[in-house]
Amino acid sequence: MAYIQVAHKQRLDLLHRLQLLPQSKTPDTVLKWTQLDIDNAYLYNLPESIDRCTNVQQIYAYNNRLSSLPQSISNLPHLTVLILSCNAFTTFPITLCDLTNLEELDLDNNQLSDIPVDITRLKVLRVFSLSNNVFTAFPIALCGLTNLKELYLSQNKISGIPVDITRLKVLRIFSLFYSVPQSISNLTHLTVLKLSRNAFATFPIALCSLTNLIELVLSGNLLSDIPVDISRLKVLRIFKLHNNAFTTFPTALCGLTNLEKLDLSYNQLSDIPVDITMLTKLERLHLSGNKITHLPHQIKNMESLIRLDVDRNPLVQPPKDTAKRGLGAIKRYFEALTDTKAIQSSRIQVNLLGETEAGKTSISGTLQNGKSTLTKTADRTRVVEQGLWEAHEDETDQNIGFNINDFGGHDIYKIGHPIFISKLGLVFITFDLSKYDPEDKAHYQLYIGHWIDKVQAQMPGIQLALIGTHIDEVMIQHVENKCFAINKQHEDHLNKKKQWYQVQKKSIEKRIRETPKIQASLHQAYQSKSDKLQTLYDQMKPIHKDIFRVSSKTCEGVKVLQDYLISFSRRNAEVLPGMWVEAAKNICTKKIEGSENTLGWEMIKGLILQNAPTSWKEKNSKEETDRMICDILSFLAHRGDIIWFDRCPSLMKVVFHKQEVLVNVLKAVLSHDQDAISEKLQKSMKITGTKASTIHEDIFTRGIISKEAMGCLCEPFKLSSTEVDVMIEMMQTLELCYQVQDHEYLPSNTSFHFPWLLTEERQPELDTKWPSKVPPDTTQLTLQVLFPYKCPDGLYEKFSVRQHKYLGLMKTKRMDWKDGVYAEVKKCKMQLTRGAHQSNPDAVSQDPDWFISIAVRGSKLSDMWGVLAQSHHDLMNIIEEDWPGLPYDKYLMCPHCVSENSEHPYHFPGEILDLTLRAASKLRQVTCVNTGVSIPADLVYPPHLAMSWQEVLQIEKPRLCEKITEPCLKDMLNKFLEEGIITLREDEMVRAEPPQHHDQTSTTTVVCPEKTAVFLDILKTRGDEAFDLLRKCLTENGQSDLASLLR
Ligand SMILES: Nc1nc2c(ncn2[C@@H]2O[C@H](COP(=O)(O)OP(=O)(O)OP(=O)(O)O)[C@@H](O)[C@H]2O)c(=O)[nH]1
Ligand SMILES: [Mg+2]
Repeated sequence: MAYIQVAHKQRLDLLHRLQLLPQSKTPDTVLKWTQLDIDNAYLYNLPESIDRCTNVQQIYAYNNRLSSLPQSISNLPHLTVLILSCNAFTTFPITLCDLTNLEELDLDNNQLSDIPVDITRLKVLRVFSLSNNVFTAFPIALCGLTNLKELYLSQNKISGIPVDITRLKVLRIFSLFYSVPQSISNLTHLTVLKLSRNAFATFPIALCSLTNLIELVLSGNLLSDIPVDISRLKVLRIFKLHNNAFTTFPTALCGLTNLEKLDLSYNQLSDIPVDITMLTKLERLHLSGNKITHLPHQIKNMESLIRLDVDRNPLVQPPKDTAKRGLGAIKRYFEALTDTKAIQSSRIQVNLLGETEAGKTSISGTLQNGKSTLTKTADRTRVVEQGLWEAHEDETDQNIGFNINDFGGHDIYKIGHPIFISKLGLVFITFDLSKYDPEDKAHYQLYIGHWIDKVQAQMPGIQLALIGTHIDEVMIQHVENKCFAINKQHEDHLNKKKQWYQVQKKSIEKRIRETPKIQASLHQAYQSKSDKLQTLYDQMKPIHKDIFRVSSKTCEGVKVLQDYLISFSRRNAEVLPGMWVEAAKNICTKKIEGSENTLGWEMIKGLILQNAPTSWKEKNSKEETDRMICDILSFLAHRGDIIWFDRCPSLMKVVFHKQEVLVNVLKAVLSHDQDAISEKLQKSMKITGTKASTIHEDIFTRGIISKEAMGCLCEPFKLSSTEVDVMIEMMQTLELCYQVQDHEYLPSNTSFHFPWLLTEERQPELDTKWPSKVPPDTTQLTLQVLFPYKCPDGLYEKFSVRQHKYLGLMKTKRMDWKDGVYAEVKKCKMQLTRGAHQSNPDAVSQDPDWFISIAVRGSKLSDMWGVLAQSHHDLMNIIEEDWPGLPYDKYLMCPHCVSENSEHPYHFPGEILDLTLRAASKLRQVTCVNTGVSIPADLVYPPHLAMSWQEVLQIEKPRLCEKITEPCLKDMLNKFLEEGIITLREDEMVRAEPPQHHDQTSTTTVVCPEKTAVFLDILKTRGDEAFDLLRKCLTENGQSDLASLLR
């Protein structure tokens, strides 16, 4: 990093020195420069001495404050590329007209409104970029640049194009904004035309004359139809029409038989005609964000198609989950639909949650049996019980069914709902109306409020409703009064949440006002904090407005509940191939009748293929059949019929079709019930009494379960040894525990650490490793993540498990206690803690705030930021994956206040850690508002924020060149070209680089450092979107390690 910054700076310094000594000899190094990078340097002027670099061919001076150029620049005879985008030019620097060898000139993002006639002296200019300036008329002088191949004029306010433009005979790429005059039809050589983000409500008919067009972009307009004449564009390959106003598919498009890419996403389309199959060369079809319910099954015959995006559509055929699995799955689904009968089917998961004795099991039984079913008082539901209710209301409802999950009291939340609750399901918070006392303030929170909070934190979009039971024990008038009161309390609850967000927002706005303008990164961080809050706020989905009032004794109100369920189910029905429905039935039968704990792959295969037609079986290879099995399993898991972990290759081969098996094991292992565990251990056939007490001690003081002990705990459930292994694997996949090997060379001594089970307080001996006051030669970086009402069960534990990946298999580097971990990572010390404090003075409620804090101590800041950043990244990922609706607030504590042991350390926004790009200003000092002390900026900003992304790219260039594979690079070139970030010419330039000699045999791992280097150099001259796309492409191509290198 330092090297590059210094190199840039040195060059500028050198030039400035030469400027002061006009008579001096030009140093050799200066003469050697062929490229001059002086971008992002806050320059108001370039030095007059620039003409000393007589051999320079390319100057990159974008993102400065330039409004004029030194006359001397015209003395650079070899200059061919000059990049001056993002500066402050208001008039065209006339001196440029002397640079007669210039081939590429970029003046994007300035304030130009005219181009002088003298421009025509640039006889060899091929690329001219003038986007995002303030032109109101087409600069007529451009018509004299007869060698121009690419002209960019988008995002201006140009209202017409002169006839003279036809003089640009070799123009191939033209991008423009605002309007299309008839005269455009004269540009018959045009191959690429971009007219996005205008307000065209009708299709500019003149475009149909541009018969050489290869790419046409009309996205972001108001189009709703396409004329038949479009078929004149015989060679059109790419057509972008996203974000328009199409409500029906423009059938004229079906005449564009050479189309390879069609983007119609974010319109209002509800249908896709069969005629789409006429587009036989179509490779990519983008239809996200429409109103499509059915895709035609002929889509499976489109052989060229390699990508089909249909997310964000109310799909019924194929089901959403199948569509999400990609084109292959969609094609397999339609294959099966053609071979077997299509069946309209709906199976909804109904989840009953609520305090113990709420009446969950009783209402579940009443629904299933169709008559009053009351449990006995002693019949406590342990964790979860599953039931099935098939609604046979009339002939048409044959395939309407419900998987009812009846959860027991509290326990389940500790294990993690997302395993059991499908996002497509319904959640009912159940409570006993007879016990509910609206006058008692605690009742609402206990029986309803905190359940809603928990469910919404984990599954923000899920449909929630309330069921009040025991109405037979309450007078009708009281039922009404209580429900009225509950609705009111719920409204207050909601308002309180909203208020929390408002208070947060206000406090951020205040901080934005208080932060000096110069601290741009801080501004940016506060802004993202405010945006994030808005997203969370918008995610809050209202619950069903009516409370269902039922009695499982008299069945009163049950019909209303049933009707609601059936209508919900009808709204969510999907079209399924007959063989899928049969497969689901066979698996369900196993659930009820079979004795298996889990289903292995061969068994699943048997069950699924049992009813498949022979013709279908003969047609499909083994691989194809396996893929279809995965499609079906994914679909069944998605709607809650089975539990299946498709993310993990070894677990993929096992289906947990009986929830209770999984639940029993989890409960046996995670239970805090010491007596129950003791009993299990003592009963075990495999261990002695003494051993049992050691194991017991291990579990309850150190949270450690050896593999052997795990076997003992699972014994009562009669699992095979493979099943025990699978369970262990599953617990690791769910990050309930991490594996530790006591002796490096003794793999048999494997044990599993469950942060859940820890009961010990922080070990006093840790005070020497991590004293409460930061030692004088040490710095501490601290991130605190605050949760307004409660730290969700399991969040800290999962986070603690995830940290293990940095610590290897040996446990010596970490010490755990009930609410914390101390670890030594990469020459730093780290302490993670969980706790509660009453710190937020703005808090709406007087409940304490919960926090998870990550503190890193060390002496080398770059290492420390690395450690903090990776833990922060883990914690954020966990929240995003498992608690996407959880409100939180994060801070970086002022390191100065922390080292002073200040009681109220100043809080910098934790969103600083989310910033990927440095904002405009580079700071050396930041002020701690609490103490007024200036502290070095690198104590508050991670090192990458001290650099622009271009600098990061430059530093990482060697590594990127060494690692980016050729297929990845090719894919990137396509995408950058598609997005218009690089030009066709540049694409060719990269591809033209000679390939490297390499010994690798596999084509997928071949790298091409030279091509990559050229590509990266081009990117450095582009806007921020280039960097974002680069990281996205790397991730998509399985090179996410490189993407994170660029964070
Ligand atoms: N009178 C009356 N009794 C009910 C009703 N629903 C449930 N009960 C009784 O209330 C008690 C608890 O009901 P359950 O259905 O077992 O409650 P639960 O929510 O499943 O309880 P846990 O499984 O412990 O979480 C049992 O004694 C039921 O017989 C009802 O609507 N009316
Ligand atoms: Mg129950």
